[in-house]
Amino acid sequence: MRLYYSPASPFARKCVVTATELGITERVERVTVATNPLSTGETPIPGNPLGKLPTLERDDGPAIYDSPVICRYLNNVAEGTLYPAGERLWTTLTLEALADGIMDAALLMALEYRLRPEELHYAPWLEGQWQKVARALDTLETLWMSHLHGPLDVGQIATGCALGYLDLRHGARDWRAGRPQLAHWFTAFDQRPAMEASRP
Ligand SMILES: N[C@@H](CCC(=O)N[C@@H](CS)C(=O)NCC(=O)O)C(=O)O
Repeated sequence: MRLYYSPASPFARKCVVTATELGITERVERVTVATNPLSTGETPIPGNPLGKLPTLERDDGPAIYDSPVICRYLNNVAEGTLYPAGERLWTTLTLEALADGIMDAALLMALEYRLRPEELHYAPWLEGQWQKVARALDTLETLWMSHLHGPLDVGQIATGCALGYLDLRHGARDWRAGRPQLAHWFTAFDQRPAMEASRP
């Protein structure tokens, strides 16, 4: 199978970290492509009309997207344990959604800085996106630390990739300030071989 991917995409990194943690990296060929929301048609990504990364071209079926679908598919292929049974499944999927939401807001901010001329940057909108990130980080710090320290699951992988993306694109915002437990968790999580091997 082929993963259409970019090293700087936190969503794509999530899939790569998942494949690595599952021990199936050699079965996932990476195809590096650059996307640009202003001209999605210029970077055709087979099977994904949205033109977005990550997209997984499968050997035995149609392409699949987006990152929650791909991660779950990879876990099925590997018969992995990244999706717990019972009630914990819902907390895991909610954590994944929270982390994906951080990535969404952080990506929108990065696109505003990168794609719009500086004189058109809209500060209230940028701050609105950052407020989403900040509230999500506060929620991780106050409600999710016990889950984050539990058995490895896709929610933790998504959280690690979201925090790595904040360091990559929004380091000046200092997300660690006032969130010592989350910062401490990330320091350890970021040293996992799967995170080190996928560092953008
Ligand atoms: N919800 C999607 C988000 C994917 C996404 O936004 N990918 C970005 C790269 S980080 C992209 O391909 N953007 C190009 C575009 O919007 O045209 C997922 O979880 O995979």
